Amino acid sequence: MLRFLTAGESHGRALVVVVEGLPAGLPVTRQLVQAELARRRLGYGRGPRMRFEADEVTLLGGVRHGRTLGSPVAIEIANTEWPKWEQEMSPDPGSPSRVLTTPRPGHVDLAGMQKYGFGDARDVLERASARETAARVAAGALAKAMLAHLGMQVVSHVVALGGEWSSGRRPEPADLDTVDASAVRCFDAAAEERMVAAVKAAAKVGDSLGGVAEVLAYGVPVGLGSHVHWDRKLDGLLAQALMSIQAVKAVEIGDGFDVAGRRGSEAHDAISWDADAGEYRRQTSRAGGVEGGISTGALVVARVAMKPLATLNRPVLGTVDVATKESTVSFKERTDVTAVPAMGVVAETMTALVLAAEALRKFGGDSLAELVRNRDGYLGSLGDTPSAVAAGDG
Ligand code: EPS
Repeated sequence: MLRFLTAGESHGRALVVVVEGLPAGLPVTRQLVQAELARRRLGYGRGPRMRFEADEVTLLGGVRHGRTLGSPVAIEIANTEWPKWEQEMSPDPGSPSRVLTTPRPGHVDLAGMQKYGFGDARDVLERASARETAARVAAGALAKAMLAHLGMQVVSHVVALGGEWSSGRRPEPADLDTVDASAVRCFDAAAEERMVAAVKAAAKVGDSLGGVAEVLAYGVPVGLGSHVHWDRKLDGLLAQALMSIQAVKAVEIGDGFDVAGRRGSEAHDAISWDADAGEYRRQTSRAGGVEGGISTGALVVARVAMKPLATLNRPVLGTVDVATKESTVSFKERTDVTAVPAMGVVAETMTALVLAAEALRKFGGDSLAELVRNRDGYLGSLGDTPSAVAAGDG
């Protein structure tokens, strides 16, 4: 079983993640994690913090001489902003110098304060912050590294930002550098221009923008996930993992909502037999590579919709000061205009973690060599077709 836990607050000393269940012998370096974290910082529309904060990675445990040991891998990502926040976020007894009492609508501030009994929104927002996704991406870097040995690659691209849509043309793994080189991680240059213009326009008036990223998993073998129980369905696992990303409000697998409006004859992926390869094939991936909770061997496709960030540089949404109960506007924090390009990288991460967990469940093994051997020995073929027994008369 592959599992991971993150801890840490946005302006705390550091984020940490512990990943348990990786096989021994997986090549892992600090640079591998660092490179993936750098990808998460990409995207036009991010705030100034992305420029002045570095993600400082330390491998605390589970890796020796560039290989995993099969023990939990612990990673620390230091917040280089910490010296500025040391007083405000100190774990030692004391009190903050500034108490945030005007919760932002659309953020978890108020519901979190009510649930946990806090009088300061910072006690909620520090953990709710999407800064936490840096820790997920570190874990995802390890999952991706493992998947690569099984022939699986996960890529993402932004298909909508601020209401501007791309042509939808899908990048392949070899196109990932091109996508990352785009200002908004979009694979359609004309759409990228419109998206950047939308971000500029929103920034001018202190507003924020949402959008949609598409995640594509290549090389996923038939047979990950299962139809036998609700909590083993691959699409269900993907939906939960993707929906858990901060500010995500919708997840669609394959043609998703669109399929609901089509006739059955137009809604599914026809099956054919490739005699040369000895494999069943699907020419389309309307089902997003999952049928009944099991991967079919077709391209795995998920779309993830992110709402506009709730922190505005020009707060206009009405709220209440919880100290006085007077109507006001929410507090002003420096923020990003949009984080959709970064969310795409986080969506890759969550997809990779789900696929890695399911691959380990299916193929198993304590070392990478054993896992790869088990994968190579997997046929994905059918059992014998039982011959029908003619109904007797007795
Ligand atoms: C975030 C607000 C911004 C983002 C932050 C997430 O932080 P700040 O208010 O400190 O500038 O920069 O994201 C990150 C730091 C990150 O690494 O992704 C929020 O409100 O969620």
